Amino acid sequence: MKKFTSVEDIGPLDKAVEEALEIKRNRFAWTDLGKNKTLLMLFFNSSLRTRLSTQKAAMNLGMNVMVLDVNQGAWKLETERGVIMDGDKAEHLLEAIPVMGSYCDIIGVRSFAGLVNKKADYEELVLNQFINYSGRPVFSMEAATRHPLQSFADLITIEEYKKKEKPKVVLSWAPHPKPLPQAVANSFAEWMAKTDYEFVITHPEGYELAPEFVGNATVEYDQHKAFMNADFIYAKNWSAFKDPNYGKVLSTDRSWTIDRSKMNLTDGAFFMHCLPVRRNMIVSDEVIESEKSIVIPEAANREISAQTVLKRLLESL
Ligand code: AN0
Ligand code: CP
Repeated sequence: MKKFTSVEDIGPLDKAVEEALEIKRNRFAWTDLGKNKTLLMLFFNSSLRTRLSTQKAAMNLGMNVMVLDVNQGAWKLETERGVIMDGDKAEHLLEAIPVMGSYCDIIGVRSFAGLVNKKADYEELVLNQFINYSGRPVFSMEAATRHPLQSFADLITIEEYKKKEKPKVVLSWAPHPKPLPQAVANSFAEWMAKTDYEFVITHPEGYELAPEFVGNATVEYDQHKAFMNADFIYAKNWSAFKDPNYGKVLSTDRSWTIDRSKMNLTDGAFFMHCLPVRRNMIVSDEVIESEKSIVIPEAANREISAQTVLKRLLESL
């Protein structure tokens, strides 16, 4: 594997999950693979899980790890070409990228959608510059439109917990006070489309995701109806995708918050969320603390998805 930015890079999902579960059973079996290899993790945005789980995964493989928070201590970076750099940005990404590439063997990048320019976000301008100019294998630690390490961990988690061959999985929008990217939802939908699960997306009108990510999923505007007989509820907020409201919060309606009464409509569904989560906006205390909440094992599987991806990238160096 030469890069990892979407589900397309990972090949057949059954094989990927099988490999991930093998790694989970014996995560220190490949400590020589990463010897004298350096991972650079680059963050344009905050992170708890991605930062720690990916670093742990790299250490499990014997790699050296460097972490750079671009907004804390590094020069402010210009990302657009042609700009007269007389403002506060001291360095251009087009120099910074190959310089960083010269110090490492693999680069992980976190760069969220700006939520202002839809075209720039959906063309993945920042991530693609890393792919084009770093000279190194690049993987996404959440880019503008996708969060594939998260989706891979989500898939592993569903495979571990499912009680039916083809579970019903529901992606539910839930309210949040600030605009969030569509990346987690897009990516989850893209990975679910490659399984044989029954997959339903529910959200208020106006929150339709990009058609290429919705694919053949069922879209149900009635959240109660969507939850009927569900085996997994995957909660996430996202801001509007559709013009002219791209990147905007259209609703903070807490009647969409996931609470006990809604979970009671399901077939004893497990509750999932990528975290960080705002309690009593997205989900009630009661639901996230219930026996059916698998948010902690889901987060723990981020180490496994990252290790599987890093192992494959190392194997192709
Ligand atoms: C981010 C998002 O919604 O994309 C990261 C989630 C993993 N969430 C927040 O910024 C709260
Ligand atoms: N789920 C996830 O990616 O969390 P962080 O933003 O804390 O990395």
